[in-house]
Amino acid sequence: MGDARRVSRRSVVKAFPAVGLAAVSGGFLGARRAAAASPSFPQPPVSTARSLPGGVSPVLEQTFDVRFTDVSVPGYGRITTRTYNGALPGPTLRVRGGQTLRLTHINGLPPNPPHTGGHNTPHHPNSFNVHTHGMHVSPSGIADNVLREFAPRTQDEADAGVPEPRYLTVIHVPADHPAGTYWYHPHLHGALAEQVVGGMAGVIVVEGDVDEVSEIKAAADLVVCINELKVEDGKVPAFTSNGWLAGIRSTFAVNGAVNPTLRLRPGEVQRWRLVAATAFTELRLQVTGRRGSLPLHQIAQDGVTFARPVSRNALDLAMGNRADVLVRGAEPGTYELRAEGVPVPLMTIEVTGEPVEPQMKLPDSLPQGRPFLDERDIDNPDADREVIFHADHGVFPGPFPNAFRVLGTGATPAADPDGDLRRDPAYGLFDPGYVNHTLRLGAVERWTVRTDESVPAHSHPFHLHTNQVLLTHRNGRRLDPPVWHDTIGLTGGRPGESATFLVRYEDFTGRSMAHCHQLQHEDLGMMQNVDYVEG
Ligand SMILES: [Cu+2]
Repeated sequence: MGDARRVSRRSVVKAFPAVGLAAVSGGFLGARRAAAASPSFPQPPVSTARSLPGGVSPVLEQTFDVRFTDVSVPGYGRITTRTYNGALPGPTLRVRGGQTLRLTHINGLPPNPPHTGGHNTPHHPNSFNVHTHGMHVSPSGIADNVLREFAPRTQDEADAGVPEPRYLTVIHVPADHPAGTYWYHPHLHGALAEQVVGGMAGVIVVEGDVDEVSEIKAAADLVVCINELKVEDGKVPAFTSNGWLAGIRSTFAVNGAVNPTLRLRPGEVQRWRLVAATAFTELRLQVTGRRGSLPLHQIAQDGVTFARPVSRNALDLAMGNRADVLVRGAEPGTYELRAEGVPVPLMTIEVTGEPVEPQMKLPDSLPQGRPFLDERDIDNPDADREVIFHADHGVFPGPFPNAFRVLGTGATPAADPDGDLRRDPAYGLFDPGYVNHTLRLGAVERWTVRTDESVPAHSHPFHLHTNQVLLTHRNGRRLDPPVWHDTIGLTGGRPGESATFLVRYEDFTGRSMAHCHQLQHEDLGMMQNVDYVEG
């Protein structure tokens, strides 16, 4: 499918020493930063870019070996799951604007089971690809192109001893890319949910101006990657019916451990890069303790730095969202990072040790990551787009009876426009051959996304690939200031809830996606094609 390209033997041999070097130097840097504050708090290994002879700009080379691995999750036990390089989460990629990500995926998974259902039922669980969630990069070719398929060997190829296939991804990060926290995960329609709840996810840090703010530079820089695992009998069950995970409680791991402990000195400020690498659950986060709570001083949302920190006692992250926060140690004691509705803490914070005196400062202002858009920038106010998440139950025979539709502007046409649309097998469902939105580079448009979901368990976060969107209104009420996002939470059980955003389509043409980031819904068809075209 698409233009999946296999890496030649020669480039693989060349790539390996570089990967080793990057992992060692980056890993040391990451470990040293974390060790300063929290000797026991886990951090994924770090890869950084390096200059190549004759290269114009530094390249971050990383190999991802993907296969079933028996992984130890401290605080939980052992699970057998698909991993990047035998661990979860995957390595942290630290890159700067102007650099290039050169990623090689090895597919060491078993052959795919045969698939007889339609396109919007789970399929090809052992194929994948890669999405750099939130990054403003090309969606085409061998870049952030989620239409590619990194297939495993067929049974015949495995029997014949054909080497495991390798797939190359090359992503140029624009020189002016906002500095902040992003993440990567597989994004093959039909296989996405099962892979992400098994732990296939990792963090991307784009370094830049915000890191040079003196108060932030002085703070320990910690990744807090929250994976939502769905495990039963030590494995992720195969996605074989609509009730796939009913009854399996989520296990939340932070940097691969259940409830790890982080240490913070009184008066010390740390920067936490919170990543909701979840597929099902929205997180309302708080840091609470017997001596009160620790406020979260948010400095960025979805990778884009605010103009100034915003102090919050609770922080909402929908599936896929990130937030960078500064946290300062207060009264010594034990605190917990908790998500509302999750019975166990995500991590424990021990405020302990010699106080930092005078206490470390918080910045007053920040280098804002992106200028705001304005309604006056809208090209054609009559062309507002409206997107409605809507589920119809009992539409299909078989194990996947529900239709998870995206209705409104550009909805996929019904198979029978005169029939009962609630029973229609195509209306509003993902069709790989249908372009739902043609978006012209340079144009500014306004979208309103709405849910009419009455089932509380069915949140429908909206995620647009390639371009960040500026959230201006919630339920018609203006936000002051507006907030850049790539994923906007719409909570289940609140039919009518809406979010309005402005977006300018910039720089990159090609096929891309808009979809619900409850990943089971996405696999079952709650996705649209967008086509970015020259203006
Ligand atoms: Cu959904």
